[in-house]
Formats: sequence, structure tokens, C-alpha cells
Amino acid sequence: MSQNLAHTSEFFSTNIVFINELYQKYLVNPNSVDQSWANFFKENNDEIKSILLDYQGPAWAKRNLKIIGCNEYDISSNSVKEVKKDNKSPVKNPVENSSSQELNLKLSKLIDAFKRFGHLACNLDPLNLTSANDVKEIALSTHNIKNEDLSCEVDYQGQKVQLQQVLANLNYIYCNKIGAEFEYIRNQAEKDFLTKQFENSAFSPISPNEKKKILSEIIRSERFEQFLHKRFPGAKRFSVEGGESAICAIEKIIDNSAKKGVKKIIIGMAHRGRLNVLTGVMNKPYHRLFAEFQGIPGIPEGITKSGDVKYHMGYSSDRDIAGNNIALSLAFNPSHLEAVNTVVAGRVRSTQDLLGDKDRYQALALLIHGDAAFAGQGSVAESLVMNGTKGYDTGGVIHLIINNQIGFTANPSDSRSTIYASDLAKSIDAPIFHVNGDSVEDVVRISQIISDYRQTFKKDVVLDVICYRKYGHNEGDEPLYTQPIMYQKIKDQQSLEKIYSQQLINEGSITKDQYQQMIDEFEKMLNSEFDKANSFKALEPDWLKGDWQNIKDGDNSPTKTAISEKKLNELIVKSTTIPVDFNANLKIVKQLEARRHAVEKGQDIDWGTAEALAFASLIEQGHHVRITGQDAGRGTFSHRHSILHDAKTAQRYNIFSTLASQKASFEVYDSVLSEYGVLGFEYGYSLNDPNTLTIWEAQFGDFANGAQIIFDQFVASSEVKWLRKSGLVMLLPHGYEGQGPEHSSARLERYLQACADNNLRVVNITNPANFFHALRLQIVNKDRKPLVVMSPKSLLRHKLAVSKIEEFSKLNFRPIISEEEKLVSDDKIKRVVLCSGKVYYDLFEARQANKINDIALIRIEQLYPFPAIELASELKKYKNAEIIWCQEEPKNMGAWHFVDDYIEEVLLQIKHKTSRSKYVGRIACASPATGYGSYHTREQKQLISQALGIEK
Ligand SMILES: Cc1ncc(C[n+]2csc(CCOP(=O)(O)OP(=O)(O)O)c2C)c(N)n1
Repeated sequence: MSQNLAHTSEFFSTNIVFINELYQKYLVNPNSVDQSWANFFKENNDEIKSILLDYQGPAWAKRNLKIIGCNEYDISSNSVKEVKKDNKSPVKNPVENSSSQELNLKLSKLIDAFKRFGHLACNLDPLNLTSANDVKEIALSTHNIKNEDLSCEVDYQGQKVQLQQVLANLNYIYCNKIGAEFEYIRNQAEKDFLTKQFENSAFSPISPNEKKKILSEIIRSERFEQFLHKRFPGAKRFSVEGGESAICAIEKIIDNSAKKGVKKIIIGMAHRGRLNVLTGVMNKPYHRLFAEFQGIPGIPEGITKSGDVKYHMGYSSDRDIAGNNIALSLAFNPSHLEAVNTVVAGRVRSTQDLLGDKDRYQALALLIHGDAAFAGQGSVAESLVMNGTKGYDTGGVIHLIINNQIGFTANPSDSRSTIYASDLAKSIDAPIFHVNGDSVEDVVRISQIISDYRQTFKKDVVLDVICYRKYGHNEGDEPLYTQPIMYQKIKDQQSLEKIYSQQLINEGSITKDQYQQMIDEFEKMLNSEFDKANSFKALEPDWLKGDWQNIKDGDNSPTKTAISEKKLNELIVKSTTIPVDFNANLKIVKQLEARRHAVEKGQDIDWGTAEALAFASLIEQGHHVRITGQDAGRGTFSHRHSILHDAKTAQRYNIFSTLASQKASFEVYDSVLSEYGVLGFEYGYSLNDPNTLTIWEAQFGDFANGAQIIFDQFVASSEVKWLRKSGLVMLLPHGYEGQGPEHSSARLERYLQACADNNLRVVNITNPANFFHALRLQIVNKDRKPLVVMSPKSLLRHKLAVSKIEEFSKLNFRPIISEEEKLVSDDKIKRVVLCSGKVYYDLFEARQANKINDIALIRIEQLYPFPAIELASELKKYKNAEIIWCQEEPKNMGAWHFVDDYIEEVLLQIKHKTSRSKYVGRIACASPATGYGSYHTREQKQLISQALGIEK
């Protein structure tokens, strides 16, 4: 009907102004217009809305078209009030007051002030515990505007409007229940977009259908929590009650994103409201969750021995939004607040890469935060800073803060030193909207704007829903102990369902019966799901589906990682040939030539070359390689040079570019100076894509302790907790070279301590070819395990740390490297020194220097899974030898405490005459290494001598 009606009907063609005013009046109060009009508007709401929008132009313009004089606003308050037609305030000529020009100038400053400071005067707190401020920046007196100016006409959006009406509009838009902060944004186009959307949306009505949808989401959220409360009293559920409108925000973001071309949303969130999101938003069947409340695990026994609590579980599902399919995934999450942020972002980035979504708008990260956590956790800052950089851009993250104005028991003033919980986001020029959570239509309106903004500008944006928490931190907690006043208030607070259902009934959007019917239907469904829970049978896990379908859990079939000499030669030529017109740095040209000569010669192939060959071979086989870390392009120790910089133009050249295909290329990024955030991101990337070799490199291994949470909570344990595998590689430079306490140890012991259930591979490799195989194994093997590499520093250029080409073409990964020198016969070997990593070369050189030929050196290249079978067959050879474990780390660190048991078991099994290995290494110490060069040299000499029994 609309086209027709718009152009032909008497109502809409000539009387648009009148209809418009009536309609606005109706929206504020349906009873304020004649019943026949109310019925008409109700029946045709959506169409009328769209026709009026077409006619209206700027949203505020309609207020100037007065016939019946409705919808003026009382500027003394923040709320819309109908003002009686006031015959005593005729329009004045500005000349009687200030000059017109002067007044317009004052107004423009005032408008600017409203935009910048209006949020401070908003009514944002549903509990009314914090009252809106008197904001002097927007006071008329500050701008020298007098009362008598109010009735003057001013220029406003191309029209002549009475000043008081402009002020009413400004108050209504900027000082109501939405505090908008985006004036600090430096990009004018963004500001214009936001201003237009925000100002228009303040006046655009919500359709009756949408109102019903919102109410049903509120009923669903609130009634679900109440159901759990009744059926599982005392159980922790971290209820969303008090913040239900956040669920409506999530729904709106999903809805709008799907319509605007987003195909996948990955959600990261903590405990609050998570069960609600899992069921209501993600469509995890209610009976499955009820079964979990009854202690029935979601997957059959025996698949994993750990699992996790219900409110950390993830879930994936597809939804159809008006014919648009959208995949939703709620990321598994540890208790550590805000740790999941970059993990989600990494997954989104990988999804975009897999989709070929170069513009990064088809996959979206939606992060849901608590107010205290957003303000307090450093990971938030790291992730915000990362989001706009080349290596970590995901086209903008939508942040939703469920701001219940409390952090466990802490008040906002204890949780932060800024006004808003969201203030950090200003540092990245993100627009921020604070919305009173009890004003759910405003929450929904803003959700639409932020998702439009993200799709348009591909930047982060924040919605801060200010609400409250109905119970304690969890439902067993007594909040009155610490927040007596707040919780007295909360006790008497009407729930959002009450407030909103009443509003809809009053305005005639629904009847009482319809409301009751909505409740009955939902509760009936919950009851039937509850009954189903008893007979719930655990489901087969979904972990090896989709992109993971070719991955085989527990695969330990022999894996061939070798490649032919011919192929190696081809690869090295391709990765060392620089375009003729590229002005490469001459020193690097020499290094690349050396790489090529070594491979052609078939010997002296060093670490950097081996790494390049591994990358090149995987790219050539169709596997993407992604590596990030501080200065990863060049390599901290200048051994990688994967990106060359033209000496004249500073243009970049990727040395693997000629190997790249549509499917696979080499991606390297010098990361932001972060460990926590970056490791989380790469872990997330690896979770999503088993076919990409994903690598994070620490500058020095010890800095990885800043990312300990990601390692402990995700990398090491995600498979046993959540059945989520990862083939991530962590390169952690390690080795005692006299550089002091901070640059010596990557804290090998910490990674080893986390080893169990075949969860990781931990290697401390001495040989470039073996490193080549270890990297290739990550992809060639059918299973996926994170690989922790104690990677070398001085070995990158050590004359002995080189490989022959046969080691690449004929061998595969060797977890142990046996003695390679010609010594006395095995039975005459008097001592076997077991070691791992760089210390091998110190032992080797000292053995040579001292002409020792009855001590065998065995390198444990892979510490976990511990190569017990291989070690047993080695040690069997040396029946008469004593067994030493030698390490350069202090006794309380390094691998000793980890390998001790394993070696003992091996010795027992082969019935060796020695029952336990002896420790040789630095004595226990609180600090990983000495800061004095002379001490280091002395200690190192001592431990080598002791291991080889050399007299001092
Ligand atoms: C890194 C970390 N530190 C401490 C905690 C313990 N903890 C759990 S919830 C919570 C309060 C969180 O407050 P807020 O972020 O406002 O979320 P809310 O629970 O109010 O929704 C704390 C301190 C944690 N889970 N993670």
C-alpha cells in the first residue's frame, strides 16, 4: 500500500504535516489522539513510519512543522513533556535581545557543548543512586544566553527555529537516557555519521513488532533465570537479572549484522549472563543445560578427563535472520576475566582469511565485558591497541559492557579512576554510548547504530549498558554485607519485564492477555525441556567437524617430514631470488646468497635457512604460514629476513612471495609490544584453522611470562577442558650466554610442568634440520598439538649448529639425537651425558678439546612427549655407563625435575645397572641467571667440567 498511499491518499499527500504531528503525539502517548487515529497508527505503524521518514528529512525538522502544537519539550528537565501552548511567548525579533548573528554564534557553541558534555547530564542509572550532574558546560549562563533569548528564532539545520525548541531538542537527544561520547573522534566522516544516526534515532519510533520482540527477549531472559533459581536453588548461574537489556542489545547486534552482510559472529564473554546467552541467543538446548545442572556431562565419558563448568562452555549454532544465515560461536572461556578478548579476535581474523573477506566485514568479534574487568584488566588495553594494526585488524570489535556498577563487591570508585568504565576505549577514538539499562528501547536503538558504525568504518565501538545486579556476585553471595544502600534499592526495583510490559500495555502495543500468553508459552517450553533433561544422553563431541574434519585425534603414525633434495633446491632458489629492480640491503643479499650456497653445497645449512625451507615447503604445499612477534619480520637476532626493505624506496618484499598461491602465502607481522594480547590472538587464529602454520615468537623467551594466562588457561589446557585443539607454535629464545637474569631463560620448567595428557610438544632442539622437521610436523601430522620451542640465540650462528642436506631429505623429526662421533665401543663408554639444547655444543667442544672418547652425549631434542622408547634403546647400548643429566639452568629450573622421573623409569625398564641419573648443572637459585659475565663463564665451565669429569 505504501507507494500508493504516499502519493495518492489525501492523508499522506497534502496533510503530511498534520499526520506527522499527530503521529508523534501518538508515539508519546497513544491515548492523546482520537481513538480512530490511534487505531489507524497501530494497524499501519511500519508503513506510516517509513513514509514519514521519507517526508521528514532531518529528524528534528518535523518539530518545526506545527499545526496542532504537540511535542514541545520542557527544557528544564531531561524528559519529553508536552508543553501547553503558551500564548505568552510569541516569537521575538532577536534584535530586541542579542543580535541574530551573535545568538547563532552562542548557539553553535552551545550545541558543541551539548555534544561534548551532554552525556554528563544524562539519567543513566536505573537505580537513581547517581543523579545526573548539573553540567555547567551546557548551562545557558555559561554561554551568556538569557531567558529572553529563548523565544527568539535562530538558524538551526537550515531552518528558522525558536531557540527554546532547539534547546528542547538538544536536551532530548543529548541529555536523556543515552550518553553519547564521540566528539573526540578525529575523523570528521565518522563524527558526521554518528551525529546523524544518533540524532535521527532519538526520534525514530520502534515498531510494534519490534517492541514485542524486545519484550519476548526480556521475558525469555528473566524467566529463564527465575526458572533456574527455583529448580536449582543455590546453584551458581551468574544471573543477568538487572541487566536483561544487554541480551536485547546482543540480539539487535546479531540481527542488524546479519542483515548488513556479516556471516559469522564470534562472541567472547565472561560469567555474567553467559547461561542466558548460551540458551536464549546461541540456542543451546535448554534440556542440555538443565542436564548439566544435574551433573550429567555434555559429552560421553572417556573422551576427556577434565571438562569445565557450565558457565565456561562455548557453543556454536546457525541462525536465520530474515533469510540471512549467520553462524554464531560463543568462545570457550576461562575464569580469567578479559583473557578471551584477543583469542576471539584471532579467531575472527582467521575466519575472515578463510572466507577471503579482505574488507573484514563478514566476520565480527562481539566482546561482552563486565564494568570492573573492562576498566581493570590490562588485556583490554592490549586488545584495543592491537585492533587497528595491520597484523591484528579484524574490521572493528563491538564491545558491550554489562555495567552493573559493581565488581564482585567493589564499587566503581575502587575499580577505576575514571568517570566511566569504558574510558580506556577513548584512547583508540572509539565511539562510546552509555545507556540506561532500564530504557531498553534506547539500548536497542544504540545497538543498531553501533553495528552500522562497525560495518561502515570497520572500527571498534562500545556500548556501555548501565544496569544493576539483582543478586550478589553469584546467587549464594550476600550483597547487603558490602552494598547495603544499593541493595535496599534493588530490592524495591521493578524488573525490566515489569517496566517494559507495563509500558507496552499502556501504550496499546500489546494487551495484558497477549503478555500473559507470551509468559505461558515460554514457561511451558522450559518445563518440557526440564522434563527432557533427565533422559539426556551425552552427545558425540563436535570438535573434529568442519575445517577440522581431516584432523585425527591421537594420530601417532610415523610422519614423514623429509622432502627431496631437488625440492629443497627449488625452494631455496625461490626464497632467495630478489626482483632485479629491488634495492635490497647488500648485507642481506649476502646472507641470502649464503643460504642458497649452503643448500646447493648440501652442507653448513644454518638455522635461518632451515626455518625458511620449512616455511617455503609448507607454503608450496598449500599451507598458509603466519608468524607474528616483536620484530618478527627481520627476526630479533637478525636471522630471518623474511621481509626485505628497499634501500631507496623502503618498499617491502616478502621472500616467499613467489611461492604464494591463492590458498597459501607467508604472512609476517612485527607485533605490537605485547605478549599477552598477541599470544592470545595467535592462539585464537590457530584454533580456527588447522591448516595454517601459526607461530608466535617471543623476543626473549622470558617475556612470554607476560602471556602466562594464555598459555595456562588456553594453550596448555584447552583440549582437555573444552576439546579444542591448536597447532600453535611458540618460539621462545632460550640459552645461557651470559646476558643476565632476564635474557637467558625461557623458563622451560614452566612449560614442562604443564605437560600431561599429551597436551603439548616441548622441544629444545640443537640441529637446524631437526627444527625444519619439527615445524613441518605441526602440519604434516594428522593431529594438532601446540609446539613450545626453546629456540636458539647463539646457535643461530654457531659453526657446529649446522645440518647437511641429507638430514632434511632422508631423516624425519628426531626426538632424540644419539651419539654421532666415533668413540670407544659402547660397552666401554663409562659415562653417558644426557642433555638438551645449547649446552650440548659446550659439552661437545669440551670433550673434543680434552680428547675424551669414552663419554657419550645424547641429546633429548623433544622433552615432551618424553621419548622414553627411543631413550631406552639408546641407553641399552651403554650397559656399563653411569648416567648424568646435564643442564645449564639452575637445579630448580630447566628440565631436571621433569626428566628425572622419566629417566629413572627408563633405567628401571631396561634394568640398567644405574637406577637414577645424576644431576649436573647450576645450583638452585632464585634468579634464572647471574648478571656478571665472569660468574657466568665460571659457572658454565664448572658444569661442563663436572659433566665430563674434567679435573680443574
Ligand atoms: C583475572 C581475574 N581476576 C579476578 C577474578 C575474580 N572475579 C570474578 S568476577 C569478578 C568481578 C567482576 O566484576 P565485573 O567485571 O564488573 O563483572 P560482573 O561480575 O559484575 O558482571 C572478579 C574480581 C577473575 N575471574 N579473573
